[in-house]
Amino acid sequence: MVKSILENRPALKAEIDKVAEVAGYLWQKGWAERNGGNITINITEYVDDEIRQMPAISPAYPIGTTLPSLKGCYFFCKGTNRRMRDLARWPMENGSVVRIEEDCASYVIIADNPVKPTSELAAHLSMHNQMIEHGKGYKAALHTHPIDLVALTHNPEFLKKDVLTNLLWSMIPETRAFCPKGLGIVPYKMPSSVELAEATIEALKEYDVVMWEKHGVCAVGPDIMEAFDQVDVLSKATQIYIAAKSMGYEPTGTSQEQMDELKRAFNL
Ligand code: 2HA
Ligand code: ZN
Repeated sequence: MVKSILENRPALKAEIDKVAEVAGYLWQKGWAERNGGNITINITEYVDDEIRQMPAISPAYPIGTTLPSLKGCYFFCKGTNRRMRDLARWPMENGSVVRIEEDCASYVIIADNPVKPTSELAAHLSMHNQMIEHGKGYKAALHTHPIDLVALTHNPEFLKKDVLTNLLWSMIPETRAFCPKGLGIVPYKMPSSVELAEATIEALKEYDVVMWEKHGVCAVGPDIMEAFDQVDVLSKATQIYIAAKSMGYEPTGTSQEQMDELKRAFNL
């Protein structure tokens, strides 16, 4: 039995516990079929000298892109092909800690087990690279497959800029308050591709949550709980829209005036 990197590191363990908690929510919500979705968090602030000395337990793997701000950074990543519901119960068996190499284009696994990171690693690490460059202090990236939000992207009308942002904001005031930047749209791209990673970071310059057309959402935040909260709030608004439509009418939505009032009150 290998000694876990979490042993005697309560602050690091607390972050991994949050990842496990969110992974459980994703499964319970039906957003994480089989190996669907992935989570990565930047744990560099918890890294001590002992961790820095840890040898690689894998070969160096290419990221697929070069990310200059990630030199020497450490991430906890869900494993590729691993189930979110398993990550919830056994995070260190279904994810691993990786260190970005000097070339900023490859990584090695250092703990606890040689679990290869998520297939969407290029997108995730590109998001982290941008979060560092923007200096927002954001440490978490989430990708998941919410049924309701993905269904919306099968209607071309909803793919136009900020149509969904305004529709979802108008369903319930909390959406405007807790997802103040709205929902960006990334047109369909091949899963796991560098093109998808590049389009994602472009959209995240303006939004904290973006939809991958006919695939899923990506959200970033200070920690994984807050990234999850934003998707949860958007999903709730979508559920209200669906409920109204299934009762046979078009929901009126809060007015622009009511939304503006909220914007002023919350300083959004
Ligand atoms: O990790 O969701 O987009 C499985 C996926 C790929
Ligand atoms: Zn996916």
